[in-house]
Amino acid sequence: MEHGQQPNRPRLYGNPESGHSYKVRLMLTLANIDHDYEVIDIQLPRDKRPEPFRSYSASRFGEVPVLLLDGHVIAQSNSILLYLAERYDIYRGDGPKAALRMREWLFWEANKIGLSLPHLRLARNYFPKEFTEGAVSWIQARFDEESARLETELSDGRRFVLGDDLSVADLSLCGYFFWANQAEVRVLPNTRNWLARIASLPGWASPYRLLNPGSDYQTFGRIKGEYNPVAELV
Ligand SMILES: N[C@@H](CCC(=O)N[C@@H](CS)C(=O)NCC(=O)O)C(=O)O
Repeated sequence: MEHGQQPNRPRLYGNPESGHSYKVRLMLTLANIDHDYEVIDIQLPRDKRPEPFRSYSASRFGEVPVLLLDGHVIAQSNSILLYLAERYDIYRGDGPKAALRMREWLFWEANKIGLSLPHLRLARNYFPKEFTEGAVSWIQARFDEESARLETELSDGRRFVLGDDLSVADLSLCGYFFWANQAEVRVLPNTRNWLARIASLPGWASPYRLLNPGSDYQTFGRIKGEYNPVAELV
């Protein structure tokens, strides 16, 4: 554990362009959990990133986010969300059935929306030369199917994915949608309304506001703005 770091105080390593980091910082912020946050420049090669992050991340997957808490080095955003939900007994749904559903959504997100949406954003907003046309249309087709699934799920008018209460399933699924404009995807109506409910929660802030502690950060992406579901409500 880093010198001077209290083991029971969360310390998050993230990056302003990382929706996976956003999921975690959004949870800590909405739940009013005091924590430290440090930006890691992920444009630097992994072996040039600052210590102690480099050693912590090298011992796991090399990526952000990484959370230090209770003497653990925890990687993988959804695994971090689950740990925090259990540790603080928050956003974990009501009862065993909800807990089961919540886990299903977290695994689904990691393989589906959490893959397609960030890659469409990378391809269209950051590194267009690195993706062939065929790759982009394949990812877009996956996203279309996945976002339709989420849209159908939310079509019964529930407030959040598990019902009336916010859970880590919402925090995980919503992360990259607040950059839907940068991925140049259409947000379907039930999904937009669900995102607007999340964006109206006390303490909510957009990804760049939460992940960028200084005000001087400028994204290097082509599209600078973020998706605002509240502005789109009819
Ligand atoms: N499955 C991981 C994905 C994390 C991820 O893709 N991190 C990216 C930023 S969003 C990263 O660290 N990229 C730099 C690198 O891999 O070195 C999670 O859910 O945390």
